[in-house]
Amino acid sequence: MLHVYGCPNTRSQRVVWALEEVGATYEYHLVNLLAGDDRKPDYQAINTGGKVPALVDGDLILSESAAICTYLGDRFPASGLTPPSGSVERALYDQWCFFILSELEQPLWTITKHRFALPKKRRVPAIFDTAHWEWDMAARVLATGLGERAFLVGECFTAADLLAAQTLAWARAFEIPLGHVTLERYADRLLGRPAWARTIEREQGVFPPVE
Ligand SMILES: N[C@@H](CCC(=O)N[C@@H](CS)C(=O)NCC(=O)O)C(=O)O
Repeated sequence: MLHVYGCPNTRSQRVVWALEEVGATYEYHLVNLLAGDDRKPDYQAINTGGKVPALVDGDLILSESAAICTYLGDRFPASGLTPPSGSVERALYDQWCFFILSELEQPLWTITKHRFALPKKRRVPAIFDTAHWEWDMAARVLATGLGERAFLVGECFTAADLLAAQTLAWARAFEIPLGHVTLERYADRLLGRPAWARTIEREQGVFPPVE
């Protein structure tokens, strides 16, 4: 049994989405960031930094959303979520994953941190203008790389698309324009996948209903 540690509306969406795509049986453990669960020793024993997501598979404890999605693709090869190791497609897959995590996501993370995630005294509103500019540049690289194709790598949906689409959903949630019709269409199509709908449902179901 696989165990995912997550919190709704965070990067754990990526891992739940990957689990849903590969058809794995898994247990979802809520790390309620709003309640400070990330600072509790029990969870820090799983992820020292207290961040979500984390995945536990037997003796393996894994953090970093892209590493976890790649692991799941490799562990469930029939899913096609990751191209075979050593192939040209895998090289391009890695390229896009690293780009998404280091370039595309970073301005959004900066905006998130300085809007609310950092302690108030650490927030620097002057950063927003530069972060939006960086987002526009990274979104342009993604749009150009994608072109008119349906997927980032080859002819099939991979975890690189999953990471990209979740990041585009994050931008939309923050009302940050994607800036390219091709990216709007790409996001609409990927976020229309049944596994994404199941992800939202699964994560929203973990909070007790508000009376
Ligand atoms: N690079 C990590 C980032 C993980 C991360 O920053 N997660 C945020 C939520 S999206 C978090 O757990 N924040 C709470 C904390 O820092 O304690 C990944 O992709 O998994």
